[in-house]
Amino acid sequence: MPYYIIVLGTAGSGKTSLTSVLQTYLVSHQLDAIAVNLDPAVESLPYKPDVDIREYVNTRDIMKKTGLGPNGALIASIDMIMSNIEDLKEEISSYRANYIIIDTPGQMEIFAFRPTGPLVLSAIVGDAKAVSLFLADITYAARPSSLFSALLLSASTHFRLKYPQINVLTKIDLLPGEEVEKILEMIEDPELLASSISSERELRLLWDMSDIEYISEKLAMFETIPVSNVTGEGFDNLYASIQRIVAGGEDYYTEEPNPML
Ligand SMILES: Nc1nc2c(ncn2[C@@H]2O[C@H](COP(=O)(O)OP(=O)(O)OP(=O)(O)O)[C@@H](O)[C@H]2O)c(=O)[nH]1
Ligand SMILES: [Mg+2]
Repeated sequence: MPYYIIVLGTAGSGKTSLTSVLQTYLVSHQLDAIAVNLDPAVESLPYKPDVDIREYVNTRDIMKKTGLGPNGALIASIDMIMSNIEDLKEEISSYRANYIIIDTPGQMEIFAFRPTGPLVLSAIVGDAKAVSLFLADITYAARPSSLFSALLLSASTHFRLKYPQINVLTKIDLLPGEEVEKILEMIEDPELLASSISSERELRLLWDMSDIEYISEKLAMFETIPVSNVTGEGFDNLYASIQRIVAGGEDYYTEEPNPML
């Protein structure tokens, strides 16, 4: 059975770039990985998708045909994926790949927080093992309250999709190393995160520090991996973390040998 890696995150967090870099990484380690573009609204991709949802459903065409705006047309497109789901599943499994990386639509709330997105994913994944990567742009996480908010969104995504999850902080090439360390420290230390939030100016919170601390402790349930899609930094750690979840730590092997090799 293949392993599914589902790439999620807010608009512009780096899903498409990470899909491309991760596929290249896996393939360069002699692993058989395909990339599935599940974003029917994307205009251009930095990778060549092995399976492309736009061959089934295209948001731009739906906009033209129906006169819907971009969000309405995206909602309609994702709903339409379900009527093509059998063909899509068949095309994905025809590759007999060991790793299947799924790049999801930019508007995460339309995909993860409406009924169809999770249905599409569970139809594709079936009984196979899967891991969600929740991407957050680290340049926004530099502010403690924004970091807290990203962690809440990550948890919320997990409650919608229910796969084991890894938090991936993208774009670390844009911050000095010490800043990245400080952010990781805050994630690991709920007391520090709570006190950093409460010392932010002009923040009027309804929650007091002990609430934030308590919740932060719960939110630290996923591993956090900092990466750069530009320099490739962090991908060894990301791969190791994915492997711990899907294969219980076995290196470079999936459960069954690939019959195509
Ligand atoms: N510096 C830097 N830029 C990045 C990184 N990852 C992505 N970007 C840039 O961020 C922008 C958005 O990246 P995408 O990969 O398209 O992000 P996405 O989440 O797929 O975006 P949507 O699907 O449109 O929501 C692009 O301009 C990328 O070049 C990174 O690690 N470092
Ligand atoms: Mg994208």
